[in-house]
Amino acid sequence: MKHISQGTLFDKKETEKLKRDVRKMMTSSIINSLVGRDVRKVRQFIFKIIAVGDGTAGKTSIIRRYVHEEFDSKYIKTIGVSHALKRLCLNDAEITITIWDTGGQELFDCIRPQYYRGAHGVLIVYDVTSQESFDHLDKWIAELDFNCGNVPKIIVGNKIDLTGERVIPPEAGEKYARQNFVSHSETSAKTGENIAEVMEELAKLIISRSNKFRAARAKK
Ligand SMILES: Nc1nc2c(ncn2[C@@H]2O[C@H](COP(=O)(O)OP(=O)(O)O)[C@@H](O)[C@H]2O)c(=O)[nH]1
Ligand SMILES: [Mg+2]
Repeated sequence: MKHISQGTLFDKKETEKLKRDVRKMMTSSIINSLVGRDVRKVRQFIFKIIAVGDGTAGKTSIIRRYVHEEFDSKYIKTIGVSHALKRLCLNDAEITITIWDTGGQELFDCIRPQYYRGAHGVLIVYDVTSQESFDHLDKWIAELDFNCGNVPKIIVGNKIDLTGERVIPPEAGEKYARQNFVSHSETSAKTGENIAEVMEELAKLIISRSNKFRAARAKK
């Protein structure tokens, strides 16, 4: 019996072989996208990191602070997706981080799949002065689980410089993160507090995930 596949005629045996090859190819591309790309013998990695969270939580500001060491108190709504590159050296690893930034509203539209696709690590950002942004963490985690599976992630409580306006204490953030088996940190994009540390921690989580994959593959 003949099967029609993408305009080509295959018999059943050929169809099965094609399916097997595509599956193999897809598995390896998924593993590649999860573990980062090892470019040479020297441990070089390219990571795609994305930031999710409610609008105005501080995603763009965290990225700007980390990449350009600057802060702008004006809120400029992020339109579409933008990219930033940052190099990071960790022990014996050279890491190029590509950080993708987008406005929250686009995440629910047609851009969402491209934004999530192939992400190696995620910052889930809330604003410690906004109960609403904290309450929405469930939604963001569910989105991530659906689109990225069990990707390394850190929940980040931002704007800790606004001490008088804080409504989410550090313990609440930590408890929530523990219950969801995710790391938690607090930052201020305004002062720069903890920003580099958070990115480093995320990079370490990604590398440790990549090492586990490599060890598992070596065993096969
Ligand atoms: N005080 C303070 N303001 C911040 C901080 N991070 C962001 N903002 C301000 O919050 C607003 C929204 O920030 P933005 O990065 O655009 O949020 P995004 O929508 O999540 O990308 C802007 O006016 C920022 O200047 C912070 O750590 N401290
Ligand atoms: Mg933004």
